[in-house]
Amino acid sequence: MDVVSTSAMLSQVVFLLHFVTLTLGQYDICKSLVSMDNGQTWEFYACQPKPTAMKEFMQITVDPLGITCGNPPERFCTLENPYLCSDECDASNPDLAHPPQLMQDRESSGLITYWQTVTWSRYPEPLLANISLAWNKSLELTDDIQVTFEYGRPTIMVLDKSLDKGRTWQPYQFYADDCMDAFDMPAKRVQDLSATNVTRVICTEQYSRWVGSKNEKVLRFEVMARFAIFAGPKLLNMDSLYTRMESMKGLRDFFTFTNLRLRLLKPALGGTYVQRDNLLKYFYAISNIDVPARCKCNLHAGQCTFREGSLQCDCEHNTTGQDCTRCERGFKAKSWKPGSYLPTPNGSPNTCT
Ligand SMILES: *[C@@H]1O[C@H](CO)[C@@H](O)[C@H](O)[C@H]1NC(C)=O
Ligand SMILES: *[C@@H]1O[C@H](CO)[C@@H](O)[C@H](O)[C@H]1NC(C)=O
Ligand SMILES: *[C@@H]1O[C@H](CO)[C@@H](O)[C@H](O)[C@H]1NC(C)=O
Ligand SMILES: *[C@@H]1O[C@H](CO)[C@@H](O)[C@H](O)[C@H]1NC(C)=O
Ligand SMILES: [Ca+2]
Repeated sequence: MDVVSTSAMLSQVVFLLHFVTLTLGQYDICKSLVSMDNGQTWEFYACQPKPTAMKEFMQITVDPLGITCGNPPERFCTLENPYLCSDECDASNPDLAHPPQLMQDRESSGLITYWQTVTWSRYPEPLLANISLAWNKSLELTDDIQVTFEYGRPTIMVLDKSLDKGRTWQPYQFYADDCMDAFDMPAKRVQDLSATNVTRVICTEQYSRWVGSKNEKVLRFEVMARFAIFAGPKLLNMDSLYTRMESMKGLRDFFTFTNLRLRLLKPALGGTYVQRDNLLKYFYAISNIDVPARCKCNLHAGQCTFREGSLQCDCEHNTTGQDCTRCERGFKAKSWKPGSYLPTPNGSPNTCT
């Protein structure tokens, strides 16, 4: 290679990398064809699938049996006007039914649709409900989880996660109007966290205080605010986040899950006390659960597709498996490594050999 063509080649590579990072975003492609003096050759990069609205792929289960309203048909009231009890839930009437799948529908007609539970008619026995969300695939959160409650957010709730398809669970975040009283934990906000304790499981009072059911419907698990601890308030320094993802033990796992579970422990009260003479205004209703995430492919896939009933990584770099955790046949099993975000901006593919 003479000097002129070497620099031509280099500038082409530089152009290409520039193009890759600016136009497609970081780690979006696994390989590209690069022109050399003696023809073209592949270059390989660390890559990961794009963030996706994972609510489209989640399997929802609610517990216990009979928690969904409408069987038998039931009347319910609203917290704002407890003497207005003209609404009815009837599982046998499609217009009045509130089944679990209404937590993940697209509401393309513009109409808000929601899952709703039975009312708290058995007070003082607690009104408990679990919502389990399964994907049968390792995913990594890319933005806040948002749960929309239509008749007030719960007074007490726990968000759990599983990393092993539901075999074991761990708390992810606690929510209560009084964290000390409910969980014997001090109330914290994500804003109280720093780089050293960002993976701490906290109890927050931010989403449980009564503010009127119309004003604030959304309960969050804050992902962006945690990313911002490393990447800055506008997430302009993503390299810093990706560098920490490599160096800080447990940081990537903190955002990883295969299942989520909402344990609803006490409904919205619309005030401090439970009014025993009007229990038909206490229940849970959820219209939407957003889970923005990407498939975890160990930086070996730029795509993830729904096949045979599950999401699967389209593995590159001569890796295979649902999460690209093995070398393909014919390659040394021992040579498997996850790809690396480092060095930024294109990372290392750590291809099987
Ligand atoms: C919710 O799940 C937890 C953990 O498995 C379990 O202990 C609890 O009994 C469940 N609650 C309901 C209402 O099914
Ligand atoms: C979960 O995914 C694995 C790996 O793709 C697959 O073998 C299994 O059948 C799936 N299980 C269910 C319940 O979909
Ligand atoms: C996290 O660390 C910061 C200081 O680094 C401290 O002020 C804060 O209280 C800690 N948060 C928790 C939840 O422990
Ligand atoms: C994977 O192996 C094939 C040969 O089977 C080779 O042509 C290809 O370049 C390899 N891919 C990577 C990313 O190393
Ligand atoms: Ca809905």
